Amino acid sequence: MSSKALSARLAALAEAATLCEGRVDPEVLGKAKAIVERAGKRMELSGDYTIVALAGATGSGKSTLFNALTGTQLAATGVRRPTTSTAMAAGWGAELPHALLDWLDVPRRHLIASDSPKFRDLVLIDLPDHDSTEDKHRIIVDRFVPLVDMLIWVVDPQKYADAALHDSYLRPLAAYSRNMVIVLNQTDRLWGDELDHCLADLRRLLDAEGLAASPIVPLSAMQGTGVQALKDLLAKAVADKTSATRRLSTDLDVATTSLSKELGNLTQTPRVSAADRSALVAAMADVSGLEIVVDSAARSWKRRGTLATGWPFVSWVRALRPDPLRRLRLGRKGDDGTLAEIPRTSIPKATPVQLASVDTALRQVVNATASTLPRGWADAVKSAARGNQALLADKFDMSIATAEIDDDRPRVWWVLVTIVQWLLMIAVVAGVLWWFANPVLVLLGLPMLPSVTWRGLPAQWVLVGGGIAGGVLLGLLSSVFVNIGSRMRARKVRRVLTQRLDKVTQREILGNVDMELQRYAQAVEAISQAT
Ligand SMILES: Nc1nc2c(ncn2[C@@H]2O[C@H](COP(=O)(O)OP(=O)(O)OP(=O)(O)O)[C@@H](O)[C@H]2O)c(=O)[nH]1
Ligand SMILES: [Mg+2]
Repeated sequence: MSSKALSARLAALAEAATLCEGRVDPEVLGKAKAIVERAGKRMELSGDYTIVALAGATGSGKSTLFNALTGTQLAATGVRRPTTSTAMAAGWGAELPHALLDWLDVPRRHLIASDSPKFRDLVLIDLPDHDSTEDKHRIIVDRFVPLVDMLIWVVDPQKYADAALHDSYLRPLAAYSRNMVIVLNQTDRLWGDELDHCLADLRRLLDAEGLAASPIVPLSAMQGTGVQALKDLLAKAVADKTSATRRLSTDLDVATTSLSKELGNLTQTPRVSAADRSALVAAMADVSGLEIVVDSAARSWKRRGTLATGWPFVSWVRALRPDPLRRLRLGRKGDDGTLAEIPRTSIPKATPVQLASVDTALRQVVNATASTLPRGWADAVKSAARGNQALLADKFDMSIATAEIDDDRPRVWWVLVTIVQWLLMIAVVAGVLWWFANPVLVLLGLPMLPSVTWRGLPAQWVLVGGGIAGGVLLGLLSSVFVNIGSRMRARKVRRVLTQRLDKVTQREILGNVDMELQRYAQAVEAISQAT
């Protein structure tokens, strides 16, 4: 795998890890993030070097092998157990890769003078044991195991099947088998066909653990037999320069596999259905008292229409009753014509039944989407849906309070009818005055008004009768149209408020759910790119 492809995979894994934050097992996520960071650093430092570490039980001969490979006596070897307590590195060529060794945090480092290009760019590390009573030795080993490009496990004929090695290291590291070599050391202690038996047994063990790809190199570090085969193997690894990228690539495989398990195996990201969406908006409309507002708006319209067009004597009595919209504290305008400063309606509080229906609708949205998602993601969807629940009532109330549902403009026909009603009323008043004028004039000794008739009827009667009949009839006729207008008004207000509630529902609930689902889809996509 090219380092460019590796970088792309790393970036994808980093993105997936960020997206999975708080939604997956923290341990899995932590490992993925550690791999991203480690691999990024390793690539930044140098892909040319091959870092090889000698690991194994105490007394297996790691330090002796280190000396044999370096042609030095740098590493202390001995019969006292354990011998090595800190890591030591050897590098070949003109200068040591100090930045890399700093990152590895190797305290002791030596440059091996050599003209041969074979081991150039090789960093060989002698590690302490992993199985002595010294806990800090194992801690050092565990720190190096994820960092190095290749691990050489040094075992001896007595302890090659040790559970401490196989259970804690070899089997869990099976994915890295192509970056591991098993050295069977101290072969000089074996006689006859013991070596063959030993090798066959070790091979069988390793194969059973998924380490078929790890070669076994038998040798005697003390006597030097077989060491050349290991040197050749190392020289090839150094020349190929593939150990580092293969190791990082395996790291990525391991991380993406475990992270993708946290994402489940959905073929498609769930979505909130249109039906669930509108059911939720409907429940929200109900709980917010939308129909109460619609009804008040209709009645307010009817009141104003009737005031303008009804028979004035009756309308005036009606005018004493308050406007239903004002009673709900809706559509109030401040002195400057803007909506009242603190929008808060007086719509009655939602009943428990209404609240329960919102809860049901919300649960349906959550269930339909989250039930197929892995636990952590389902929880995230749930809290996205319910996160703003405490504020919802206020938000909906505000949304209704600030809606421009009050239409103050009088209709042209209302004005015309008002004028006619006034004229008719003036006729009635004039008729009445006329009626009472003559007796008053007689009393005062003044001449009576001339009597005027219309089709044989006295004009006073005609004025009063016609005025009343005309006003009442015009009022009744107008009320038919005012009623139609009021129904249209109701429809319009319902539409405006539903749109507003729809927006709030989208912004406060569904938008967040969609965002969470999108995040999930992005995480799935990033993981598939990292794989
Ligand atoms: N017979 C024989 N003895 C060996 C061989 N390799 C190492 N030894 C001996 O085994 C003992 C331990 O060797 P070391 O190289 O110190 O072992 P180590 O794995 O570094 O041990 P720690 O540093 O304690 O982890 C020494 O006495 C070595 O001389 C070998 O190939 N054959
Ligand atoms: Mg040692």
